[in-house]
Amino acid sequence: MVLENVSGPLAADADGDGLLDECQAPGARPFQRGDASADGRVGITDAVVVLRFLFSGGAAPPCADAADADDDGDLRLTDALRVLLRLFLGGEPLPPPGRCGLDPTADELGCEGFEPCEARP
Ligand SMILES: [Ca+2]
Ligand SMILES: [Ca+2]
Ligand SMILES: [Ca+2]
Repeated sequence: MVLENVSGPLAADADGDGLLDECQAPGARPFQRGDASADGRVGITDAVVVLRFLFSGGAAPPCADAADADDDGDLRLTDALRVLLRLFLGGEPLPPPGRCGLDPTADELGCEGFEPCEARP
């Protein structure tokens, strides 16, 4: 598969409704499931990012789809738990995409940016 390089400093608004197109296309950006911190790997920090966002006013994950570890279309405590279970207790693998793929299930969540995948050739 050839990925076009569509990322750039200026975001497009092709339909001119004042909302950036990339904000209106949930799942249109490749990401890795569970990697809420968008650093290219799934680790304990990803659970922490989600917990901080939910409970202590932390910054929103750069890619909500990636932070949605159980892919139920909502960011909740269960997403942090799912990552921790997988990491430490042999829990089920996270839903796809495992590495730089698109969200297979449409939902309300979007993905504003996921640097580890954008950097790939
Ligand atoms: Ca991470
Ligand atoms: Ca979820
Ligand atoms: Ca989804």
